Amino acid sequence: MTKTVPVRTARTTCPHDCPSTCSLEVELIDDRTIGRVRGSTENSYTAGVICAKVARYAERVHSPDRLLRPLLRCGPKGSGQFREIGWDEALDRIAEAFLAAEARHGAESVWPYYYAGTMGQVQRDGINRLRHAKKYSDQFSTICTNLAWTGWIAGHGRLTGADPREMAKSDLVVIWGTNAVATQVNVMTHATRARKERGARIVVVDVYRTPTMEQADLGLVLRPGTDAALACAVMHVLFRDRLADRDWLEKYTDVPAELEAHLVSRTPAWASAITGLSVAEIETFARMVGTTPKTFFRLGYGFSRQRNGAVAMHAAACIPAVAGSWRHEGGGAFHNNGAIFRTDKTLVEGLDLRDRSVRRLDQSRIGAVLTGDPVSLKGGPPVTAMLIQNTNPMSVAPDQEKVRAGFARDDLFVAVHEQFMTDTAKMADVVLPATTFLEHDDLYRGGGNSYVLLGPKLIEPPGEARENHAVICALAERLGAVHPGFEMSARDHVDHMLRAGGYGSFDELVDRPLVDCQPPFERAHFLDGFGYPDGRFRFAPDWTSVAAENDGPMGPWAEMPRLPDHWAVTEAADEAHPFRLVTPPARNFLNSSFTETATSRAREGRPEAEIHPDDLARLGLADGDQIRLVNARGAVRLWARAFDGLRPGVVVVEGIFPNSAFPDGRGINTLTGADQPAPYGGAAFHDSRVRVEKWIGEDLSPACT
Ligand SMILES: Nc1nc2c(c(=O)[nH]1)N[C@H]1C(S)=C(S)[C@@H](COP(=O)(O)OP(=O)(O)OC[C@H]3O[C@@H](n4cnc5c(=O)[nH]c(N)nc54)[C@H](O)[C@@H]3O)O[C@H]1N2
Ligand SMILES: Nc1nc2c(c(=O)[nH]1)N[C@H]1C(S)=C(S)[C@@H](COP(=O)(O)OP(=O)(O)OC[C@H]3O[C@@H](n4cnc5c(=O)[nH]c(N)nc54)[C@H](O)[C@@H]3O)O[C@H]1N2
Ligand SMILES: [Mo]
Repeated sequence: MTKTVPVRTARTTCPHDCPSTCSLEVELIDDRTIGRVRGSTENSYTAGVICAKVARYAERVHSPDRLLRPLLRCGPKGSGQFREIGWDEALDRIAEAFLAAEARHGAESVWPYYYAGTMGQVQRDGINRLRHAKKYSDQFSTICTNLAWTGWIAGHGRLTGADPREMAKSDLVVIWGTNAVATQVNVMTHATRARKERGARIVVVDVYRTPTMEQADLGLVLRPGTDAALACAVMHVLFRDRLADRDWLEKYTDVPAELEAHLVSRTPAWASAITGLSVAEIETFARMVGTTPKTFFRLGYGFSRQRNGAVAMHAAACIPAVAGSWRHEGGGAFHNNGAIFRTDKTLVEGLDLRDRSVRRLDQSRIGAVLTGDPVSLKGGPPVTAMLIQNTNPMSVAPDQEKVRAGFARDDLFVAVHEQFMTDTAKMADVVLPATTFLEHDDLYRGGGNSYVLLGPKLIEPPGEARENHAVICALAERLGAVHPGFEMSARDHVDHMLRAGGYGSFDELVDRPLVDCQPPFERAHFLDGFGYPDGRFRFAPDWTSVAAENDGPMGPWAEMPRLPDHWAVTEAADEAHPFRLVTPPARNFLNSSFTETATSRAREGRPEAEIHPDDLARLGLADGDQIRLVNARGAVRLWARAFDGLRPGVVVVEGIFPNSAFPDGRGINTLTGADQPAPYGGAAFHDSRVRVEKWIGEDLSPACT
């Protein structure tokens, strides 16, 4: 391709599953080709900063590996043998398979399955309109947010928090359980601004020395799953040293006296034994919080991906309530802004057709569902037909051996709508080529910021790629599904949601593609009350009410502590599995996306297990050795890397590499569990025990492309 001078720059929004939701400026070279992608300064949160992988988006959107035409499987399942077919044939085949499944076992045997490969409100969620119109099985979307959101809402009563831009006005920024440098770089923009302009200090709490922690004044490397113990000891010190804000506690919280009494025994020495941190580290952190009114807690997802994750999130969020940090601009806490937006999803998702008696299957338990576990199937029929959009469960879902066995079933029909030939698409019967965000219209909402943002179509799709919305509408027609949402274009849907929310119209947002929905200070800081009828923050939440929607509480919820506490329900190491495995994101991948781009693959290299040098020595292993990680769920072959930035007994494997990147073809989620954590499900991706074995066989390095 010869490069010509870009004719113009257009504005849009990054669609990927990331709290940042960056505003972008895209160079348009012609009506099919983009040039460089930059951050737009119009967005005062993302502030012109974007990650490297999106800056080189041309590599992904114009990749020679994009799917261009519908494909039909012509070899055994998973063989990768496909032949091209036309769109009509592809859609007819899917409709036929769905109607046949319905005729045989009822509508619930069809399970449309999706997630947030795009965060677009139309292209992501429109699949639910087809689902509800046809009474297909519902999806309980647990894979990412349940533990974290449940923990946050338990205390605050709603999913909102202080304006994340206030971090720049803070004197102490606590970055807890998020590797923001890799996963949401804009957090660092505001935290480092506070440091530069006000001399603010930065504390990072994690289980290994991440690039984020490298930038901290105080880095706390604790044992996985022990954050609530740290939080309790910090609050113990605040009460002990008269640093608790008693007026605030009286006015705004539920049971401060009971909490204080409960914490008397949660001393720094107690927490030291649980977390592995020194008493001095805990005292230092607590004193910093207690003596810095403007302390801002940026609470991430990572520390919630433990079986006690909801309790951990709630416990950490209790600290600013004890310290009274909420009083101050630049103080308080933030996790996610989900509840600030008014976007009416009725038309897009067909919510008026939703029948709550239809079974809801747990997304994270897809392995158990597809292998016929009666409890996971809620006593209903087997799943025999699926349409999958925007997600790659053959790689990202826990308990992979079961997922794999499920997708291998010959009596399961699977259609995958994808941009690339993912691990999941390889298992499909029909593969449909999908557009990217540059090739379709959509609307986005910030998770880690306060904007509603437009993402208009900027270029023509390659080959015959079609948007999700078009596929859903075309299937609806063939399946006899009726709803006004099927008669609208994606643009109509965006326009409707904007108008219904009072945010303007599609055309208005083309000129100014973002609307700041940040609530005023009083509300954002809960000064007008927390989200409970009595306006009080809950130290003693009713976990059953937090988890009430539909299915009621699950997991060992009845044993949850009444007040913030260390809750030892994580998968403890034992003699056969002496290591705790944590599997956080890789900087150059976005979940399983970007694993298909050469630059990201080159930067991430091969899947490696970071292990403390003392552990390696004890096991007779050296840096670079090929090893196996093994537990009751399976075994994964990869390479060892010596790293002294973690505790002995902890193994970190970054990134969800494709299965083909592993010598045995088995990805990291072979080792992670899909049991439902309390009180409302989720996936405890960073909470597995394993043993480390030297690999004695041949060192088969797979060909990385
Ligand atoms: N580059 C990149 N960015 C991403 C993603 C990606 O894959 N790559 N994924 C996106 C998605 S879908 C999401 S949900 C977000 C998630 O982003 P984050 O909120 O950052 O959450 P995680 O990445 O799961 O984990 C963050 C950190 O938590 C740490 N951690 C694990 N267990 C514990 C624990 O018990 N205690 C403490 N204190 N820390 C612990 C991990 O070591 C990791 O460094 O990132 C998004 N952004
Ligand atoms: N071990 C381990 N596993 C994890 C995690 C972890 O930290 N550790 N993180 C978990 C988390 S937080 C999450 S959110 C999940 C996410 O896992 P996934 O939902 O699989 O996430 P992505 O890789 O972001 O997106 C999946 C696919 O969506 C496709 N896609 C993007 N846009 C479109 C579109 O417009 N149309 C169609 N049809 N397809 C599109 C992309 O090509 C990509 O292949 O993974 C989870 N898995
Ligand atoms: Mo996620």
